[in-house]
Amino acid sequence: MSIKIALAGNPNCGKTTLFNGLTGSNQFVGNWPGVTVEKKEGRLKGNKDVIIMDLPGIYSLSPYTLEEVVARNYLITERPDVILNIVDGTNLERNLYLSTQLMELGIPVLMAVNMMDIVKKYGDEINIGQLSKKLGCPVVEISALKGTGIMEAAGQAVALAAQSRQNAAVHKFSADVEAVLEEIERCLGDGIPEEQKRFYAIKLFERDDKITARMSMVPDVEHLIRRTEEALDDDAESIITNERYTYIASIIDGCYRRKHRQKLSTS
Ligand code: GDP
Ligand code: K
Ligand code: MG
Repeated sequence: MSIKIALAGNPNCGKTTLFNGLTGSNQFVGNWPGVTVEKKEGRLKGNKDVIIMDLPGIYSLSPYTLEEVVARNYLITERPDVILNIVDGTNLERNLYLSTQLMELGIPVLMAVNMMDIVKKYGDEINIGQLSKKLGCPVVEISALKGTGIMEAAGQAVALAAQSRQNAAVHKFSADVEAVLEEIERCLGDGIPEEQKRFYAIKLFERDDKITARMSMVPDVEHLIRRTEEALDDDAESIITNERYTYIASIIDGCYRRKHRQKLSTS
């Protein structure tokens, strides 16, 4: 039985560099069916039973671009055994926006904070233990370019997949939002696996029509969405986005310290 690890992260976070480091020459490059988005698959050096997917770089699981559609469809239909979420340590706050969404898929996530060579050179500090605790998922530091920590990260991802424990997202939205998500989850029925219900509930709340198009039975939850929008005086999609940003800001507050340095002049 092979184990599938999906590399997911923002564009330019170092996915392909990591993919090359982990797979060496054991890789196959093609296109995703029907689209001209590159598909890269390879086998882990020293462990041919581990398949690694280099997914297109994405900023969010609310798909606007072709890359986002391809990556999201892969994650929801192929269900890799584990997601290795690569984040750019020099751009942590922005990168965590996708991470909070990946953790809602009901697939185990290992976060690898990449570009640690630059972070250290800057003298910035990331409290990995605290980050892991706040996110509710294991976190490792790597430098894909230097190859530091990458085989250990792959090993930890394999171990996480083997545990096959669903890690439930620890992040909770506000009480009003959690209440409506729970109501929507109850409307979902048996067609959606238990561990995926939270993801689908959030997407239904956001009125994501690409998700409802994939569902065989779409519950009518419009009245629930409207009620919450009225109570919170905002549209559903913005409510979710804003609460994610608030959550991320609170994480960054406790985990990231930027060394005081003079801003480079751009003039
Ligand atoms: P992708 O878009 O996520 O596939 O990112 P790439 O692997 O193409 O990397 C984007 C850029 O970041 C390239 O110039 C890499 O050489 C560089 N890069 C990737 N990982 C690291 C790292 O750990 N440290 C440093 N300094 N640069 C890195
Ligand atoms: K790139
Ligand atoms: Mg790439």
